Amino acid sequence: MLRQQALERGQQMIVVGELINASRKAVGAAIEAQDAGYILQVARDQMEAGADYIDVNAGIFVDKEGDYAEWMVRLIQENTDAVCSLDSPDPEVLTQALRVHQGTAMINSISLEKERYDAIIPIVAGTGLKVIGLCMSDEGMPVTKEDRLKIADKLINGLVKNNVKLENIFIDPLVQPVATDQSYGAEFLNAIEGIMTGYPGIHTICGLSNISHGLPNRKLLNMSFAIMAVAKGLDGLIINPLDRQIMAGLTAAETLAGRDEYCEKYLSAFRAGRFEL
Ligand code: THG
Repeated sequence: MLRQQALERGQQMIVVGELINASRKAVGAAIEAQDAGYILQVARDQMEAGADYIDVNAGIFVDKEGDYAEWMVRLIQENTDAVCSLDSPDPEVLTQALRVHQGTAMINSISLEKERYDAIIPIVAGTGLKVIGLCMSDEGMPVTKEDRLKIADKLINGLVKNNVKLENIFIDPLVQPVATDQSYGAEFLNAIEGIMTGYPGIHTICGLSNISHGLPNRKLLNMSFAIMAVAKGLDGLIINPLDRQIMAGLTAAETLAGRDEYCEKYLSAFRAGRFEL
């Protein structure tokens, strides 16, 4: 049985485990060496830690990206009950990985960049696939909340028009480094709020590492930012689920944000020893 953990637990926060990313040195080396044992262990560890999707990114391998992504999806699904987040901007890579993927994959991601949009819409149209809509356009990176909402609105309307259900759409407003401009954190957070209140039933998701780029003690900034985003309604994260501190912080944040009836998730995490850091 494939596991779609968040749904089974009635849990809101959807965790995409980010560790199988070829830009990480050990993972890139293991992919190149076709070290199935290593890749499988990283997948298993993330599932054990509570990941709902295992992100699969072979992006550094230009010519072999599709073959490596296919190999990892097969490997992971033949040996675990995981479903994958297929992390590539390349429609051919996504198609190749999807051909072997069992169950409901997450497409990571479509954007409003015309070439990418036009190629990825037919992949997701009329399917039950989950799809991340990245707030990027041919005009470049969004800066303000308004930039993000404009792109998000076009992505959402385009996807819905192509028979993708709102509940299968995850908007990623695109995290930018707060060290570059002090407004970047707040603009992102307000975009989360605008999207979650403007399109009831939709999801929002993001990676964290860009927020702290160029600053020391990045884990502190990443975790603080994630918790603030949960307060604004964020319900998906692409993170390292083996990081017990951030996982504990997220559970606390959901409880405090009113997303944990009778504090059930908080209490069961405590009882399971997940707050012993
Ligand atoms: N949004 C969406 N998809 C994404 C991202 C996003 N996919 C890729 C990325 N961002 C999220 N995935 C990772 C995977 C690994 C690491 C960070 C993000 C990582 N980084 C180390 C660090 O930041 O210190 C450095 C690498 C290393 O450990 O070697 O591990 O935002 N939709």
